[in-house]
Amino acid sequence: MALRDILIHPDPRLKTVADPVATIDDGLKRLADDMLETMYAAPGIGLAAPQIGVMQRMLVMDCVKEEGAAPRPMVLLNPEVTWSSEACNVYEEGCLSVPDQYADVERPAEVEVTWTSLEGAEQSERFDGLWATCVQHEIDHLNGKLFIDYLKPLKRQMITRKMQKLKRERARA
Ligand code: K1U
Ligand code: ZN
Repeated sequence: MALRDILIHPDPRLKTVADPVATIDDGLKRLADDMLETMYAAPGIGLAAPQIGVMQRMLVMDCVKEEGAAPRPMVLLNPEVTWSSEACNVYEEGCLSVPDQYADVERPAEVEVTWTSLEGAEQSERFDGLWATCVQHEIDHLNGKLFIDYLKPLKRQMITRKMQKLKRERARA
């Protein structure tokens, strides 16, 4: 297993629609392991393949928060939202590609998602709470969308400028 570098906004790969996963092989299983290790190390509750520069429709997440509870690492290939609730939730979101920036985002409170597992089985599950917020945030990444795209242009521009400065500083270090 290996830690992967996480891309920081702005980066054209974070604005690009990812390609469907066509083949499940050992390379893809290693990629899933690397993504989970990178997510837990960050630390984060989700990670989408484009965030590490892999333009495939694949995400990992684990939103178990309770201290001492068993982890629930999930790997979703080609996920699709098949149903969204009318009711919405507002959650203060963060993003590993937009470090240290948080903002309220409104999304459907519950979603049903279908995907293919690493074993090639078709899966479907209804998510609520933080799981629903996280899976929608990660599917947005697969479609080239960031949580800051839901914000007013001025706020988005402010965050983008901060990220450009952060990238310049990191490049110099
Ligand atoms: O996609 C990402 O960048 C990961 C992101 C997922 C996410 C967070 C909040 C709402 C929706 C989606 C993160 O994991 S940011 C880090 C974070 O939220 C967190 C880190 C440690 C403990 C608990 C949460
Ligand atoms: Zn994110």
